[in-house]
Amino acid sequence: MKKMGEMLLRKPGFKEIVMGNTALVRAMIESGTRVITSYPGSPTPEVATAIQTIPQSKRPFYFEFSTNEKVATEVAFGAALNGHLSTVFFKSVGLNVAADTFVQLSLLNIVGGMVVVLGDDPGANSSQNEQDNRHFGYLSYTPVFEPANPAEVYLYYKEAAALSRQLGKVVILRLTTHVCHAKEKVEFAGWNPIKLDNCAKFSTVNGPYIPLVAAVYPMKERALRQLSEIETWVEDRQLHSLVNNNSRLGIITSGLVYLSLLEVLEDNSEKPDVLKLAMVYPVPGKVIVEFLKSHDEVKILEELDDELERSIKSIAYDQQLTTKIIGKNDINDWIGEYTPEKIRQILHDTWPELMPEGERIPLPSTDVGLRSPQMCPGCGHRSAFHAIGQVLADEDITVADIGCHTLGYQPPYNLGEVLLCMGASTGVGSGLSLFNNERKVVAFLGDSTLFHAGLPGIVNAVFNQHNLTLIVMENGTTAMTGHQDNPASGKNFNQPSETIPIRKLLEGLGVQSIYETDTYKQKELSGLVKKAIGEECFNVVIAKHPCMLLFAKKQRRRGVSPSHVLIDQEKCQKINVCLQKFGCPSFKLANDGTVSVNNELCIGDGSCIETCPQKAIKR
Ligand SMILES: Cc1ncc(C[n+]2csc(CCOP(=O)(O)OP(=O)(O)O)c2C)c(N)n1
Repeated sequence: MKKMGEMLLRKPGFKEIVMGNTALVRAMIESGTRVITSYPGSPTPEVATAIQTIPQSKRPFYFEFSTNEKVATEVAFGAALNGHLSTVFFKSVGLNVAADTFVQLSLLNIVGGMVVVLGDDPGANSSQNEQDNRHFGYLSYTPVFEPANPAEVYLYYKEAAALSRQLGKVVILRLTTHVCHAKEKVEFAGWNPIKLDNCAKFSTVNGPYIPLVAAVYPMKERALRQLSEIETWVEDRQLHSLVNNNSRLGIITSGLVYLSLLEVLEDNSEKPDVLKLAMVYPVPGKVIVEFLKSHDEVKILEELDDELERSIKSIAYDQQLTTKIIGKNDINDWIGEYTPEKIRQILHDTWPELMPEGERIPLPSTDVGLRSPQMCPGCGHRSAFHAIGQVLADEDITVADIGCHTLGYQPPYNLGEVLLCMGASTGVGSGLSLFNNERKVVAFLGDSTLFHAGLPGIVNAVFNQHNLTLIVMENGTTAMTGHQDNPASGKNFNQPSETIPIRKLLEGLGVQSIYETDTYKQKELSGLVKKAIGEECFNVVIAKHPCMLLFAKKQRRRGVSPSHVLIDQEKCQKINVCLQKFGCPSFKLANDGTVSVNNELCIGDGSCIETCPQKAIKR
């Protein structure tokens, strides 16, 4: 067993420097979590990486990557109805996919207990928005714990699990990117495996579990009543904390912002008192009122939206408190991560006499940096974009989806002019094809995304007879998030599993016209796409090639070092198709226009060979 796997299962207590995502796995083990599910997405995939270090036969729980976040939530919920403590984890926008399922959960008596772990992403480091999922707590009456560091990830998960089991209620553990990825020394308790039985304890006696008509009101009443019990529970456990500096000024905050705030205040001679909330929904009324009463002015310091601010102001209003409550006062306060620099600026704007002005932070820049994201050398998506670009006219409309192939929107390919979220490309493309007799519509979709949320758009295009071409970029893995298996991979997290053949699936859905080729066969792919866009119907081109990053990684593990292509300088006419149109980062351009190959990057895949009109690229 790998070292991390051994550590995660160690029976006596110990201290170790770990990532937030790793501390979470130990907390799940210590709490007796029996079923864990997920769909990959940053910042949480390393939770699964840590799980993978424990051999399947030794895992005291079942883990799966489900096909999307909604299904993952449903599997965890079903297991909890059988009495097993369960957990689902995914990235921020994953909750949008799971929402229809998720919002029902707090109405139901989840006897085994269930924790939903969310990886929110302030700063949109690896997401298409900065969505603040604390809203979902309010929306569904679900309590939200918010840890600041790996030690609190560990502690709060255990608290969330205990609370969830005690009340039979779903609980959210809201992590943010740097809390997931931060490393620190955490003190872990000892652990004793619980004896596992295989008894399904589901019983309608614990219900009702059919939230329909009249049954909904008592369910909602229970959910609302539980909120005050939860408030008291967190207070009794003394999870909220107070830094008392005997100041007339106070700050209320939570999560990682708290740590950044302490850093900012460190060198300041005058320090306001700080109330750090462990749970951000429901907010602890009693604790807040006491804090407001004992300060003249209180600043609410929260990243992203103004949820604490609105709750706290409404509490103060009801209590007729006269404390000056200062919330957000600039659009900039709603955008981006609350780094120490940003906090310094906000505090200066709030209390100029308290906080000297630091460097002004402008609104996050929308300029693309010098190093824009790149497809890897050998990437089949590059070959596909190069081939497809040859047959599309400038006025044709191309729709991107989420995955490595999103990068096709960048020069030199410029394929993908609109992007929404996972699985949306076919639906958006269908809309773009309406009242449109002139401009061809081409949508792109990855294989993991096809199974995740892509199928309904495809079914709709068949059902409503839309006129567009969908290119399925099949690389046999969920590449963008770190090569998690998907139904096209031939294995799941735990064992080999029958590949679901995309072509057959599409045939079964009634797609009449399907083409398929390897993306390295560029002429063939160009021809197929030309044919497809010439047809007046919904059709699909499956553009296949295994992910070459994964391939190269496996080769390296086997001790095979990569080969390289080389340029025949006598044949090369310096027209630079390889660089400017194919765009592989392995090619280098010298000042005199000579192209050479960077052997550090080239993996010798040869996908570029076909692109050179002079046949100057050789293996
Ligand atoms: C709702 C949601 N869940 C998860 C993610 C994280 N994510 C980004 S791309 C992607 C899948 C990419 O896999 P695939 O469609 O196979 O394309 P590839 O990257 O392999 O080209 C995932 C899971 C997301 N952006 N949105």
